[in-house]
Amino acid sequence: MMQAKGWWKRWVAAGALMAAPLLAWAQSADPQRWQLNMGRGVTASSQHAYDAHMVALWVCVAIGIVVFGAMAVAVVRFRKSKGAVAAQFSHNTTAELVWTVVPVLILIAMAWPATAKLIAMYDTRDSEMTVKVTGYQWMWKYDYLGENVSITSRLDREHDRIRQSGERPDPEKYPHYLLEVDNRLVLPVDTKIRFVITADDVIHSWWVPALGWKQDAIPGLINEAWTEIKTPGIYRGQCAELCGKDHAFMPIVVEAVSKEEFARWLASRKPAAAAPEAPAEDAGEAPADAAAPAGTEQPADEAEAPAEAATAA
Ligand SMILES: [Cu+2]
Repeated sequence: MMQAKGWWKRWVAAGALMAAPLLAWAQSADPQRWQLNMGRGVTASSQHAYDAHMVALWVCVAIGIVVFGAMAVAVVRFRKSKGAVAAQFSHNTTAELVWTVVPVLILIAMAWPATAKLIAMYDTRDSEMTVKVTGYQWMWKYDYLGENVSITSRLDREHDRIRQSGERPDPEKYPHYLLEVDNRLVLPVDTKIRFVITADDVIHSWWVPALGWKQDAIPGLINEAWTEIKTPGIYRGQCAELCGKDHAFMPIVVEAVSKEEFARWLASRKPAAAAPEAPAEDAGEAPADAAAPAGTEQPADEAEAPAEAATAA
């Protein structure tokens, strides 16, 4: 009796595990506590990754049911106590063909759409703007290429102070503890944005899960990626390559805003526009600025050359 009860519990647990991905379907872009499945994200790439993942998951579930079901039948129906006698054959050409061809077909069926999605992820053509991402120990720099706008983005100073003081942060006051920066990367929605990604010192990796990819930032090398964010919002990520002692403290915060809002923000950040009109005039115009204190622009560079010339290498 006890035995039977134990089995029952195990089956319930197995069932709950299999249903878990279903429960996780309704979720937001950023990872949640106890989230059991990957998120759908907010871009076509992230949706593609999610779809490919779910296809693979359900294929695995089906194969698991068939294999373990067959094993269960074999164990129960052909057990020794029932007088089963093992068959003596050692080869069966038909069976061998079937268990070779069927997995190959399954793999092809999965690889075909996955390859198409992978190719799409690396197709940076027809992008409307380019952001150069540079990893440093331990912060990020973003250059809006051709716009003469650069920002550095590092761990929020207050978060940095708390982590070094040994205090326990109040989760109510700091819901995104260690995941907040001084200057967010502001991006427009519904715009194909190309990223060129590199690093200045060691290898970092730029990763915002909601965008659906991560890309290594390697000194002396330019990696490419692109995104087209569908939903305005704030999306957080982190450096995903162990890059030194403060690897855990170089978060990424993307603030996706409407195209109009982005245009206003970009204009407010241009050194050429900011310099002559001096103080006060534009105050309060750009909403993103409230959260992101100014003062990190590069020294006003009167040259017409795009910002990349100054920051390359
Ligand atoms: Cu890093």
